[in-house]
Amino acid sequence: MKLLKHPLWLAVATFCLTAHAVPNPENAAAAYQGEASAIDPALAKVVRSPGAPDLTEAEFNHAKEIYFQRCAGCHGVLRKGATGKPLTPDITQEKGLAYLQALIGYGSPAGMPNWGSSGQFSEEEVTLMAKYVMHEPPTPPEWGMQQMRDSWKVLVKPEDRPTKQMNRLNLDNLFSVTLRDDGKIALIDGDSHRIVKTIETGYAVHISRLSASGRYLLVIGRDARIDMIDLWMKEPARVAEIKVGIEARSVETSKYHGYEDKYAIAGSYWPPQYTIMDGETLEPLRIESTRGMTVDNQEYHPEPRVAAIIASHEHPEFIVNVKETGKVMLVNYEDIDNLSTTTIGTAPFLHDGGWDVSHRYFMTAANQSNKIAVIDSRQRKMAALVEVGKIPHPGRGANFRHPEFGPVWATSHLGDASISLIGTDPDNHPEHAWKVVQTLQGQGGGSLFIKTHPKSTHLYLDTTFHPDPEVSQSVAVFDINNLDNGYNVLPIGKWSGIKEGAKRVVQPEFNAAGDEVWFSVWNGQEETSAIVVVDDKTLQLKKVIKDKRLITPTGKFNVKNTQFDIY
Ligand code: DHE
Repeated sequence: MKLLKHPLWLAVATFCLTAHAVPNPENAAAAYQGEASAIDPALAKVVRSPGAPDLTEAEFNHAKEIYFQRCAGCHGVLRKGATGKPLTPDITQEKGLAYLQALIGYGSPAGMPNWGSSGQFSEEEVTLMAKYVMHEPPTPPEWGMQQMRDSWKVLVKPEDRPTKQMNRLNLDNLFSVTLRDDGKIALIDGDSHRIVKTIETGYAVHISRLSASGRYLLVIGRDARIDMIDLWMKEPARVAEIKVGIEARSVETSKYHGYEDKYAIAGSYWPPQYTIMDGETLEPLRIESTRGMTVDNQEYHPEPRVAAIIASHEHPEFIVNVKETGKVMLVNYEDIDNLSTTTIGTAPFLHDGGWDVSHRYFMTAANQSNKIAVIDSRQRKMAALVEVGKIPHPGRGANFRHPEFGPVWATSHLGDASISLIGTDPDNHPEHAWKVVQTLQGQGGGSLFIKTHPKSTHLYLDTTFHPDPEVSQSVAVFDINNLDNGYNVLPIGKWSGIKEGAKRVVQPEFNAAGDEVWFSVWNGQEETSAIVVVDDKTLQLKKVIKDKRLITPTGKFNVKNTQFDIY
């Protein structure tokens, strides 16, 4: 089944852009985190369970499809619980059919959507799903070395690639832009604001990362397909491809001195594992499972998904966030046949994060615990666990020098309007280190990304999943030198000139010079979207990039800023 073109996927994609507009921050978070799974439901084997109401084959298949599209993102493939509550048969059978019907039909204040009363599920579908979750969860297949090797393609061998840059692009200022629902990325020239080309990638491509040299662009899709693009070719093109699992979100490359471009790593949501690959060909070399015990009550979790991965500059290591177990794994790639890993217990559920300005401390969000874990990548231990606002969601966060407290790293939140500024300089400002030194108030909850640049004195944040369109279609900007003065609102959606659609504004990203900031105006697949470029000095509109190829743009990754972890 080609999910991208599948009617349910289209329905879900539309749902993501419309029905997410719900007043409750819990609902905003649940709706955002509960997006369609990339897993083909047909692959997951049905198990009929004693004690559960029987279903026909056709009913099982229909329920499976709904579950993977609508429910798996929050409750997990194996229903062990994540953003949503666990739904294993021992729990659901005890609750009983009537309780489950009411919960699915009317939702809950804790964030469960009201699938029935909102009209998204028919009455029969509500009952079907209530019966379905009383059975054992159907398990998708594993994805090991054989499947990886079968999917692996070297399209241009390393020896056939150029030895120097063969095009005249200003690579530093090139942007890789996720065209989310089109299964492509766009390479956009940051100087001329023109699309250089679009490149076919995986299904619902998620992020782009650069190799240490800046030559290779690695793109991962929700379907766990990685495409490696050589930016030195006369016309940048894919040189290798692999599928590392069935569902994934993160990819990174080795950046430690002496190991530049040597290895790549990808983490999967399903199966729960990470894979180390050759940095030039993506040949899979080592696969490690992340299944194991949770950090809090030390229970076995069968499905701990791999969230953000970042390459250490202090040791030849990848830093791997394991979501549901709340563990950060420092995977040393010096000798991958005798792999050594340091495992640090933090808090559930680890999601995204980025470096402090020194590139020593990894600041990562434990979103279900409202905490930021600070990982000291030099000493390989947790430096602090900092209490922040509700459901932190920093992206990679924002580093700047606070006029009073010295270097700080900032996160915004999905669950409230706050912005937490954490002191990050234990050497010169020990009294502020790993403390929230100031809390700002932005436009509201539903924020996903916050950004600044060393050359900028502005701090920008989106509110993509805020229920009020005025807020989700605009961004707040603070003057770093006058934080107490509050924020200005930039009406990015309005500036785009687009009339129709949800026009959600998402992810500020700076150009290489740090004098422009780009925002995506994210509309439905059939609607017009755009990228709005703002002059960072004047905060005025500089350019609207519109092109019929710009379908559902979301993440934007400037080559230089991504390569050198500048944010
Ligand atoms: Fe993302 C980063 C997971 C939904 C846009 N997203 C990440 C990372 C993870 C993740 C683990 C960190 C990768 C890293 O640093 O190695 N995202 C998830 C989800 O599980 C979730 C909640 C639901 C899903 O099913 O995918 C999800 N993400 C979204 C969206 O709906 C967004 C807004 C639009 C889209 O393109 O899908 C979105 N995610 C992004 C972007 C980044 C990202 C732009 C990279 C930010 C950066 O600056 O590095």
